[in-house]
Amino acid sequence: MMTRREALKKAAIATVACAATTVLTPTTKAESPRMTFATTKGGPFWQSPLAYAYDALEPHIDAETMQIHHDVHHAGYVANLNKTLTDPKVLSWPIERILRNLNAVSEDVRAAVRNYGGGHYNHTIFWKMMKKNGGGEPQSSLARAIEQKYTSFGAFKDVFTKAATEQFGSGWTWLTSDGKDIRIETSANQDSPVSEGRLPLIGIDMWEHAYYLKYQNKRVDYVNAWFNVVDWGYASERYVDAERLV
Ligand code: MN3
Repeated sequence: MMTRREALKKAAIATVACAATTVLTPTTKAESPRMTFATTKGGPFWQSPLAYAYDALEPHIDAETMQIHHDVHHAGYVANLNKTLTDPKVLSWPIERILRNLNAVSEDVRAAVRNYGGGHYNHTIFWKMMKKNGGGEPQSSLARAIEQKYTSFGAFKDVFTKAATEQFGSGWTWLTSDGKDIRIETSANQDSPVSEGRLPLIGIDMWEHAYYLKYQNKRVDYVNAWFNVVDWGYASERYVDAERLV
């Protein structure tokens, strides 16, 4: 009988094979050699290369998970978004604006754009919310906001971890800001808080593909490990940036 791990790997490899046959344009000089799928030429949306190596987040997030997650799962959302969205007006917008205005997307593709577009946006920021030698605690105004709302960073971390580990089914757990207040929230599937007018500051992918190879069902170990790679500098920048939402 196939184990869960083997099944996940088999599914990922099947997707790679599919993606590899649909993207025929060779990479250009400006593109990283890693970006073999869903890059610029297949459509208006494209995937940035990771700013760090696949193994940069070891031992907390393993290289194999990073590679499959970025090159297969995220790439798949981009490829499908490019296939789905054809309205030239909406296509001229950045992905965040599209997600904030899903009602502007024609109804027949709205659910697909919500899923694939949300998947693209959520993963794009997820890679940036992590870094090598990350972790620790935030500084600056975000640190004060967290202390004000949750009394301490430790208490905040406990509430966040509880929300993430208790999340049912596939989705994300976030710390978001609406420009005035911060909150911990979860979203199902690839729904993104930007569609509700809140900017994600940090967020953890709680889909099984994000952790199952290394952590299996030990979700609390995954969340604890992930806190060691959080880029609080990026989160603080986004906290300041969230003021534009008001
Ligand atoms: Mn994911």
